[in-house]
Amino acid sequence: MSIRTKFILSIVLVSSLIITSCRKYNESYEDPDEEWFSGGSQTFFDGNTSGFDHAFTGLDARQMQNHEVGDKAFDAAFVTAPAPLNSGLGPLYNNVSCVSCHVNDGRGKPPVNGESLSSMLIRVSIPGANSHGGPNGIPGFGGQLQQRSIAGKMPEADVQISYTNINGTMDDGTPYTLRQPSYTLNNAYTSLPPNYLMSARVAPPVFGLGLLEAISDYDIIKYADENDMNGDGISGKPNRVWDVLTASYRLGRFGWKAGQPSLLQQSAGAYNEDMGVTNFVFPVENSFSQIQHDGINDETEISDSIMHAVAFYMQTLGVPARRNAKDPVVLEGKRIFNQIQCASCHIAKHVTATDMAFTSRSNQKIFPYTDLLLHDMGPGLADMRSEFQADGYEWRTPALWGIGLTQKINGHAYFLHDGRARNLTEAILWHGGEAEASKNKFKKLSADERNAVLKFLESL
Ligand code: HEC
Ligand code: HEC
Ligand SMILES: [Ca+2]
Ligand SMILES: [Ca+2]
Ligand SMILES: [Ca+2]
Repeated sequence: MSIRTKFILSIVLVSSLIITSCRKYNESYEDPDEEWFSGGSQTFFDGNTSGFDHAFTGLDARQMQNHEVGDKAFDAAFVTAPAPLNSGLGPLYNNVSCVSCHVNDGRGKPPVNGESLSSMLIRVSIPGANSHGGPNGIPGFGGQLQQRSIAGKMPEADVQISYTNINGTMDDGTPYTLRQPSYTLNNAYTSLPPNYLMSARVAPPVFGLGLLEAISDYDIIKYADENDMNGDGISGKPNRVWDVLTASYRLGRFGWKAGQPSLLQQSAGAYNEDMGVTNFVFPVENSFSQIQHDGINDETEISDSIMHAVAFYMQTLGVPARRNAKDPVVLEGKRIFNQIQCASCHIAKHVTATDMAFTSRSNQKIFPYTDLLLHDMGPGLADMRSEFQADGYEWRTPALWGIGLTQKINGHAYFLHDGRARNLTEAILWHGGEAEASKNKFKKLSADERNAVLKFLESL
C-alpha cells in the first residue's frame, strides 16, 4: 500500500469514526439496549406518519440528491401518454404511483366497505413453470392481472373478494373469528383458461429494505434447514430466482414469496406490471402478448436515471426505533415470543455485510425479525401457486420491525400477504404448517400472556 493510499484510508477511517460517534447509535450499547435501534445506525425516532420515510444518515451529497429524486418519483402519479410529465401509464395497470399502494412507505390493504381493489394486486398463472423456473403466465394475461386500463382499452378483468368466517376458540375459551378470502375474476376481456391459479397480495412496507438487501447470502442460508435435520419442525428454505440483469439465479429476498433478487428488479417490475411504465430492466409493455397491444415499443417511459433513483430510494429508507422496549409487559411478551418459537422464523438479529462502496448500510446490527426464508404455512394460507422454489404452501417470513406503527402510519391493521388478518391476533392464528405448533402454544397462553405478546409486537 503506498503512503498516499494509507493517508487517504486513514482520513476515511477517522472521518467515519467522527460521523459514527455523532450519531444516535453507539456501538458500545449493551445487548438489552441495542434492540431499541431496529435499523442499527439507520434508526429514526419518529412514531408519526412520516416514521417510515427517513433517508439513511451518512449519505453523501450526490446520494442524498439521488434519494430525493427517487422519493419524488415514488410519489409521482403517472398519466396516459403523451404528456409532458410522468407519461406512459398503462395501457394496463393496477395503480398510478408507487405511493398509492405503499402508502407512506407502508403497507396496502384489501378493499373494505365497497372500495375497489387499490393497494393490492392479483398474480395469475397456469400450472407449470416458465423457461427460468418462474410462474407460467396465462396467455393473454401474463403473470399479473391488471384490473385497470387507460381510456379506450379494456382492463383484464374485475376482481371480486368474498370472505367466509371460520370460528375458533383459544384454549381458555375466548372465541375468535377468522375470515377466509376467496377471489373471483369477472368480465375478463378474453376467456380465461379453466385451470388458472391466483395469488392475491397486498403491498408490503418498503422501509429498511436496503438493510435486508445488505445481509450476505451466507448469513441467510445458514438458517436454512430444508429437510429439518435438527428436528424442530421448522425447515426454512431459500428461494432461488431469476435475475434479469445478470441472467443468473440468485437468492430471492423480496416479495411475499421472496420472488425477487434485488430492489432494482423489484422496483423495475413494479413500474412495468403495476403501472404499465416501461424501463431499461423491463422494456416491453405488460400488454405485449394481447390483442389490444398497440405494437409500438418505442423508448422506455422512464429514464435509466429515474429507475436507478427509485431503486436507490428503496435502498436508503431507515427504520423506526422501537417504542416501550423496556416496559415490563413488553419484556414479558418478548420472552414468550422466544419461548413459543416465534423467533425460529422471525429471527431477531442480523448483521449486514461489510460494504465499503455503500458504507451507510455496511456492517449494521439490525433487528428485522425475519430469516428471509420460505416456510410451509399450511393449507389455510396456501395459494397453491408456486414461484420459483416457493411452492403453493410456502411464504417468506416477513420482517416485523415497524409493525406496531401500522395503524398509526397506514390507518389500518390488516396483515398477512392478502390482508385477511384484521389485527395481530388474527395474523398469528392463521399460522399453520411449520408454525402450527407455535400457533398452538399461543392459543394455550392466558389472556395476560397473549396480551404481552401483542404488546411486544406493537413495540417493534
Ligand atoms: C398496485 C399496487 C402496487 C404498486 C402501484 C406498487 N407496488 Fe410495490 N408491491 C406491491 C405488492 C402487492 C408487492 C408484493 C409483491 C409480491 O409479493 O410479489 C410489492 C412489493 C414491493 C417491494 C418489495 C417489498 C418487500 O418487502 O419485499 C418493493 C421494493 C416495491 N414493491 C417497490 C415498488 C415501487 C418502487 C413501486 C413504483 C414503481 C411500486 N412498488 C408500486 C404493490 C404495489
Ligand atoms: C414457521 C415459521 C414461522 C413461525 C414459527 C412464526 N411465523 Fe409469523 N409469519 C411467518 C410467515 C411465513 C408469515 C407470512 C404469512 C403470510 O403472509 O401468509 C408470518 C406472518 C406473521 C405476522 C404478520 C406479518 C405481516 O407483515 O403481515 C405476524 C404478526 C407474525 N407472523 C407473528 C408471529 C408470532 C407472534 C409467532 C409465534 C406465535 C410467529 N409469527 C411464528 C412465519 C412464521
Ligand atoms: Ca406504458
Ligand atoms: Ca396482465
Ligand atoms: Ca429445523
